[in-house]
Parts: sequence; structure tokens; C-alpha cells
Amino acid sequence: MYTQGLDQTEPLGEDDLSRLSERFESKVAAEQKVEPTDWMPDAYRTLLTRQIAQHAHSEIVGMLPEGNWLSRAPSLRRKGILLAKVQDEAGHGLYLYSAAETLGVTRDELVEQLLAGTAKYSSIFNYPTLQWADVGAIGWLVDGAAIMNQVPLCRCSYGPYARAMVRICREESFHQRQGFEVMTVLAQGSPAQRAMAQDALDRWWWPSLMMFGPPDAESTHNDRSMRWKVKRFTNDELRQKFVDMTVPQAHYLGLTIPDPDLSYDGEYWRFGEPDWAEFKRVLTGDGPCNRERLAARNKAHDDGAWVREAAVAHADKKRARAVAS
Ligand code: BYC
Repeated sequence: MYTQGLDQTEPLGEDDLSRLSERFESKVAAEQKVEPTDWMPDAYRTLLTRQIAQHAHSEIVGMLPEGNWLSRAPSLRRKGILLAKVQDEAGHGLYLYSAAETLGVTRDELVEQLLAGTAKYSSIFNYPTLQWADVGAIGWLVDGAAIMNQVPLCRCSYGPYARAMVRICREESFHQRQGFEVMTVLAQGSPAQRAMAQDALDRWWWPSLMMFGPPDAESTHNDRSMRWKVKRFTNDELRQKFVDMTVPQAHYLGLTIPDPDLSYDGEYWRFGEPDWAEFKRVLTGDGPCNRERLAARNKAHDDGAWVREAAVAHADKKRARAVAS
């Protein structure tokens, strides 16, 4: 059982536990933030460590599909923007690994799990970026879905995660805008450019809807996560909000959402069922790019070994100099 602060070693009695648990529940109910040194139930710590780690891994693996187009961006301006965006994702990963570390895991442990293929990251990043419009579709749809999911996380009950999300969401808004602008230029361009934009929408639409997770009836963590105010909306609620926001944007672009069941009921856009069998295949490692993504992360980690060694050597030298003076 984790104790009040990470340094407490005395085992807690039943009475202590129920008092601490009551205090924790009322703090969450009162919308106060839980901080790293507060007592928290094991299950809360586990739930958050899992979600924040998966989120951090998603940001890091999420650099790969777009990184694929850095050397082939159609202009210097597009390249500069894409470079900045991909670097932002690395930063998001780092804020999130730091937030996870406040729960008692180390970044090294988490990275090891990612590299070994035992950790989850968002299903969306196991799809390929086949042509330039995919970069636009990722910004518009994937970052759009990310914002829909992540703005409520700014109100998450765990302080370090909530605070990291404020900064991340500001940057994600810029990412979404740049993606929509890429799509606008293509959609208003030549017939070939419009066809590229439509092709990207056709391939990224359904995987974007899957980003919100399984249907509520099949979500394992929804109930607990909602009760502890980690999640503020269920998977299905956020998916619906995303569709309602995005369909009018597609209409503005003159593009067609690839869903024959899409219809407006006067309040909401009703939509078809994503292919949940495909979602499960991607989650179990059998998506179009799962193996490629893991291989690329492992290679990047191995190639970066000298940087980590140099950083440690530099820190050792600085420490030795400080001791000597
Ligand atoms: N992909 O009980 P559920 C970005 C897993 S980064 C893979 O509903 P929960 C960006 C889920 O983990 C975007 N796995 O779970 C970066 C659980 O598995 P375990 C990433 C998924 O946690 C770079 C199981 O399915 N965003 O935007 O209550 C460039 C049952 O699900 C997925 C975040 O991580 C999925 N799509 O709800 C551009 C946001 N969905 O752990 C853009 C933070 C579900 O039991 N995370 N699973 O083995 C969340 O908000 C929630 O974790 C989720 C899932 C809504 C994703």
C-alpha cells in the first residue's frame, strides 16, 4: 500500500486507511487537486500511471508518422512548421513522463516498457502517412480529436497531469489549425490536390474516431476514472462531440466524410460504427505499422545512446567540480 508521502514506511492500520480514503474521496469530490505527496489509493495511482504513461508514449511514437514527411515537405515554410510541430510532440512526451514520475515510476522504466512492446500507445499512430495530405489530416483530425479529449484533462483531479495538459492543449490548438490550413489549401487547389485531401480524410476518419477508445459498454476504466475525475467525459460522449465539431468543417472544405450512415437529427450528427475488430487488431500489435513503429523507436533509442552517455558524463564532471570547490 502506498502511503501518505513517498517516504512513509510504517504500515497503516484499517482505521488510518479508511480515514485517509475518506479524506481523499472528499478532496476529489470538492474539485481540489490531488498532489504527489498526498495519500492516494493504490488503484488511483495505478490508473493514473497507466494513462499518463500511455499518453506520453503516444506523443513520442506520434512523432513518427509526421516525421516521415519532414524531408519531403512541399516548401520551406511547410517544413519549418512541421519541424516545430514534431518538436512540440517530443516536449509533450517529456512533460508527461515527468508527470508520471511524480507517481513513483521512473522515466527509464516507462521507456523500457515502450521499447519492449509491453506498453500501449494510441492506436492512431499505427497507420501510415502515404502522401502529403496525410500531414494535413493528422493535424485537422488527430490533433482535433486530441484537443477534444485533452481539454477536459486540464481539469483532471491529479495536479501534475492537469497542469501539464494546460500547456499541451495550447500547443495542440496550433497543431490543429495548421492541419486545417493544409487541408484548406489542398481542398481549394487543383483536382489532383482535392483528391489528395479526400483520400487522406477517407483513410484517417475512422482511425480518428477510434482514438476515443472502445464504446462505453466495453471500456474497462471509464467508471472508476469518471468517479475519480480523471476523465470528465466518457469515450462515447467525446466521440460524439468530435463528430459534431468536425462534420461542418468537412462541409466547409467541400470534402465527404466516408460514412454512409452519417445524418443530422437536428441536434447531433449520427454516425456509423467504427470497425472495432480492426481497433482490437491494432491494440494487440497487428495494425498496419505496429512493428515498424517499435523498430523505429528502438533504433532511435540505440542511436541516441551516445547522447545519454555524454549527458551523464557531463553531469558527473559538474558534480565533481562542485564538490572540489
Ligand atoms: N489506442 O477502459 P478504456 C496525440 C486502451 S497523443 C490504444 O476506455 P481509458 C498526438 C486503454 O488504454 C493522443 N489503446 O481506457 C501525439 C485500455 O487498455 P489497458 C493520446 C487504447 O484509459 C502526436 C483499454 O483500451 N491521447 O494526440 O479509460 C502527434 C480499455 O479502454 C485506445 C491520450 O493518451 C486507443 N485509442 O480511456 C499528434 C489521452 N483507447 O490500459 C497527436 C489520454 C483505449 O487497460 N488518455 N485504449 O491495457 C485517455 O484519455 C484515455 O486513456 C483514453 C482511453 C480515452 C485513450
